[in-house]
Amino acid sequence: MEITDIINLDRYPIIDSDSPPAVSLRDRCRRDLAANRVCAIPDFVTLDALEAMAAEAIPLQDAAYHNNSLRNCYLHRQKDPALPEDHARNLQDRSSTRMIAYDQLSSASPLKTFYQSDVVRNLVAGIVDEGDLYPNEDPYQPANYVCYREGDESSWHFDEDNSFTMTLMIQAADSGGLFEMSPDTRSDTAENYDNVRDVLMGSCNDGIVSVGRNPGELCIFRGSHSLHRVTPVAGSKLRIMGVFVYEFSPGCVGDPEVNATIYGPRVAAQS
Ligand SMILES: O=C(O)CCC(=O)C(=O)O
Ligand SMILES: [Fe+2]
Repeated sequence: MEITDIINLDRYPIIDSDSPPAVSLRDRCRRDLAANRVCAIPDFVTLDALEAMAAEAIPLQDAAYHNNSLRNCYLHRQKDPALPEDHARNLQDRSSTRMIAYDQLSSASPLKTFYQSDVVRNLVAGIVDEGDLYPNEDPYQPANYVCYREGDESSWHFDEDNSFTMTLMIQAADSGGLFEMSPDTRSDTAENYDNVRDVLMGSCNDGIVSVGRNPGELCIFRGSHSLHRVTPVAGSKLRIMGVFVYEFSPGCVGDPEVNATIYGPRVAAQS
């Protein structure tokens, strides 16, 4: 499958990045991301490509790493006894997801083709507006399928220090699996622990937005400053999300310890 079969060019004729539809899509998303810390492009990917992606991810379920753990919203599993029990750093919640790493994808993977496309990367760079983007060169991280079976969820968290997070909804669950976000819960200079605790405890729903997750939708959000979660999935249909990592400089690879945590013993044994 070529990139021209994957991007929905009928709705978004953006192969030429200077063409009016490409410029207007980029500018609209840039404004949305700046104002709301999240932007979305509905129907960005064709139904054929979504089917091909699901057809790749579903048979890989047995090989996926089931990450099922208690963690705090900073993605740590240890509590800090020096802090009060109800401190944001000591509030733990369960997360359960199934991760398919980049090295498990086939050479003809439509997810790989999408990720490696200059058209996609340049569009995202234009939206994020922080300079050029480069593919990540880690064996595991660049593009992943993250799958949720019935009962799986991802509790409130900040993403690791990426400037932005990029996802593509491939297959939605029958119900549940909603994406909720509290924009700018913290900043570079303020952790806002009380605010964070209020969101974690459900005592303050002000400003929490629910972002649609329709198949084919590309989403970019400021996940390292904005708490977000995926609510528990219900029903037998697998929720399949594509998650992508781009870099601001060439040649970036991941930290082996982080990879061991994200991708499990198979990857820990390889490093
Ligand atoms: O699957 C989603 O809707 C969001 C996933 C997420 O939290 C992430 O990729 O950082
Ligand atoms: Fe996240």
